[in-house]
Amino acid sequence: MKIAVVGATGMVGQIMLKVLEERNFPVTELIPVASEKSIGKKITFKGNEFEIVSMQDALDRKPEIAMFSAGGTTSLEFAPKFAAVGTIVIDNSSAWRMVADKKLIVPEINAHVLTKEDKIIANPNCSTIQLVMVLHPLNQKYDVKRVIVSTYQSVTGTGKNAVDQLNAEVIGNKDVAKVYPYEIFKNALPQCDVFAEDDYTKEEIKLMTEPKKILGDDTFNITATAVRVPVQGGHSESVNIEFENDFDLDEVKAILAETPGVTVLDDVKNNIYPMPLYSEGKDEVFVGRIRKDLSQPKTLNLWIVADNLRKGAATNAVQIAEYLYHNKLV
Ligand code: 2RA
Repeated sequence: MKIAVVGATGMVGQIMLKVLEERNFPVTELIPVASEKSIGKKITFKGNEFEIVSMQDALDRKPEIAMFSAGGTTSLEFAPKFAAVGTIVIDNSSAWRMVADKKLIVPEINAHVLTKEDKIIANPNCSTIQLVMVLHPLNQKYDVKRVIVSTYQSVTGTGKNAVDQLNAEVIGNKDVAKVYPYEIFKNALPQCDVFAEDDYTKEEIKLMTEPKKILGDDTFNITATAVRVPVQGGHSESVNIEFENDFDLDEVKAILAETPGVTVLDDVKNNIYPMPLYSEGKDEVFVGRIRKDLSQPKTLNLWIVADNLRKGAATNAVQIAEYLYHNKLV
């Protein structure tokens, strides 16, 4: 299968290539696309060298699937052009996520809604994916009423320059871009992305809107605070979930343990709980610190960690491609 990866030299694009290789996706021809300055450079994929090409060159080659991680502006302009030549676009930007006729997919939850008509498929935001992977099975069983989520997000969500700031030696280096108007080193920023309506950031708005679309359920309320922390391995989330129906804690843990793609790490007597340092490079969504909220009934506290570049972006996108392939939708 001819696969284009648009944004092939970016952090997520590179991991898309790595995951395609790891999972042995049936790529017969790879079409890596990047910005002007990278055209002509070579990348190695499955032991073979492929030349980075322009967007137009990729369009001319009519790939079956184009995996985008190149920002919303590029997706808005080029996803329809690829769709027009018969390519199915799996887009990691926010451009199409909340567009009514575009599907927002976490394969373990709602891949079944995909049809041959879907030519532009949206990959959800990283912090959304790990949240809904846990919310979905609990919503099915106990009916979620309200969610309060506070995130502790890795600088890898901001890009390479921000990752460089984790290294003290570069702090004095003025060339390293500031993540925001402040340093991230030894700091925590209550800001992921820019501020928008009602003094919420775009990241928080994604967390308050995307889960309802993915779960196909707008009967619950959700509020979010997204914080950037000087961590590299993945995003962490403290989540408080109020249900319409009561629950048994052991049953909650059993449901999560049986949920594909979710791993329960929850043994506080032995200090066992999820942490980003140990989640980096893995595809599971890790959940722990599962406990009743003692301040009110039918309410649960838990802690969710996942590698935001893998299950939060690249792996989820590849899993969508796998679903399309195995279900003959491409
Ligand atoms: C972030 N979720 O973490 C956003 C985009 N990757 O910054």
